Order: sequence, then C-alpha cells, then structure tokens
Amino acid sequence: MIKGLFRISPGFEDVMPAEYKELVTTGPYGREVGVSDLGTFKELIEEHPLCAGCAESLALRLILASLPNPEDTVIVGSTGCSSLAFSQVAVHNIHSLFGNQNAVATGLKRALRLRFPDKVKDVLVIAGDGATVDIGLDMVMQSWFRRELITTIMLDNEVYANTGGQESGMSPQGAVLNMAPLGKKFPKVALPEIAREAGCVYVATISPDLPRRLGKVVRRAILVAREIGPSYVQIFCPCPTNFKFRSAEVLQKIRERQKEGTFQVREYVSPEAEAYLAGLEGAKQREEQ
Ligand SMILES: Cc1ncc(C[n+]2csc(CCOP(=O)(O)OP(=O)(O)O)c2C)c(N)n1
Ligand code: SF4
Repeated sequence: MIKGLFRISPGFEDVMPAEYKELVTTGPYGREVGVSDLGTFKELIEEHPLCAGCAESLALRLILASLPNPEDTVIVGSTGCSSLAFSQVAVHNIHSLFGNQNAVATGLKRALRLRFPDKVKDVLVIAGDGATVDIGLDMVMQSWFRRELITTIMLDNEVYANTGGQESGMSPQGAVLNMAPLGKKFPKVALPEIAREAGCVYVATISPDLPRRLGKVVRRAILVAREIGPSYVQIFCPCPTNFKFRSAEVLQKIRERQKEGTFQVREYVSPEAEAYLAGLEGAKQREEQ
C-alpha cells in the first residue's frame, strides 16, 4: 500500500469534486501527524453523511489522525452509521457484512503477514456497538481468544442508530429509545472487562471529549497489536439524533455522564504490553531530545 494507490483515475480529474481531489493529494501520508495537526491534512471529506454533531464522526476524525502508519493501515468497518463515512476517508478500508468484521480482519491480517513478511501492516476494526457487542460478539471474542494481532475499536453510541433506534447490549439500563419504548431491562454489557478476560493485552475506554488522550490510546492499541496481542478501545460517542438532544450538546453530554460516573476513562495494559510500550515510547522520547 502506497500513497500512489489513492489517485483519481486518469480522465476523471476534471469531474471529481474539489474536496475529493484534496483528499487524494493531502491525505495523512508521508510525515508523522497527530491529533494536534488536524486541519493541516485531509482525513475525511467534510460533507460526509453523518448527522451534524455526531460523536462518531468526531471520533473517526481523531482516529484517522492518530494512526501510526496510515499508508500501511487497513480499516475493517461494519454496517452502521460509521460505515457511511468510510467511502470518504483517506485510508484503505473494507466494508464487511454486519457483525463479521473481526473474522474479516483476522483473515486480512494473516494474509498481509504472508504477503508482506518484512513490512508492518496494521489492521484496525472500527464498528458500532450493535455490530461489536450483539451481532458480532462471537467473532469479536473468538478473535481475542485466538490472540489475533488486530485492534478492535467500538464506537459506542449506546443504540442501533442507523436502523432508527433499537436498544443494543451497550444501551444503559432504563434507556427509552424509538424502538425500545418501555426502557431497557438490563445493564450495559461490561465489554472492557470481557475483553481483558478474553485475552486483550490493551483495553481502554475514552471519548472524543479528550482528543489528545484518544489519539494516544488509539496509537498504543495499534502498536501493541503489532507484536504483543489483540487490543480493544471503546469510544463513547453519544448520538444526538436517537437520544434526542441538540447537536451542539454532544461534548456536554459526555461530561455529564463522566460526572455521574456512568462513563469513565480507563486503561488496562498487560505487563508484557507495558514493557513493550515503555521501550517504544522511551526510544521516541530519546529521538525527540
Ligand atoms: C446482516 C445484517 N443484519 C442487519 C442489518 C441491519 N442493520 C444495518 S445498520 C444496523 C444497526 C447498526 O448498529 P450499530 O452497530 O450500533 O451502529 P450505529 O448505526 O449505531 O453506529 C442494523 C441492524 C444489516 N445491514 N445486515
Ligand atoms: S444517527 Fe446518531 S450515530 Fe448515526 S449519524 Fe446520526 S448522530 Fe451519528
């Protein structure tokens, strides 16, 4: 995978929209970028189809700005709101059938290791909570049990948003949704704890309200998945459309939930992953001095 793969087919240069041309020419390649460089490169076309104020789109932008090696990264998505934006990002991606994302990512990662034994290729799953904790849970957990070297990111908006508001395993107890009018009867699934027990060497919960921390978490999750084991990141992304609050209130909602303790920023790093990251992060600091 090289920068040259992102190009406009000859003959179509004149008809492609200006912002797509910009995506092709100024993607996050060829230099090291991070969350604080957002705006100096193009990672996602502005006119993506997600709702105004959607926290998933915020999270997606921050993830795309945090990839340690975007040229050699493939994102595996799944059906849901976030998948609508994947045709508009500047990183290689594959759309998988709803719930199959970790099985597809497994095959892809193994194939890339065989095809490019001397190169680092990062495979990253980005999917909604319905795709991860409900329909795809079997494949998600089996990939963790097998210690597949992939990173799984859940965009947790606590609802099946794309199909109009059914409850998911991640909806909080009592949540009333368009298609759960009586309120959810049981609590949010503790997927971070399950991930840890199932073999993930790095697990974190985070939100787009802490952009730099989110960037660091995504980077660490991808780096450990290169050599140590699978990693899981759960990003809290409240959905204004289904939970019926104003677009501008998204970050405020996250802070309210943090204050009441129903959303917490957490990080678990296994001792082996800790030692590995300390080596990498120490070497980077020495380089920068
Ligand atoms: C195999 C399959 N089953 C069901 C659907 C219908 N479907 C499309 S999107 C979606 C909900 C996605 O919810 P989630 O994963 O939480 O993502 P969100 O839309 O909330 O971001 C469902 C059930 C589908 N497209 N394919
Ligand atoms: S329905 Fe919710 S999750 Fe889906 S695009 Fe709109 S705000 Fe985002």
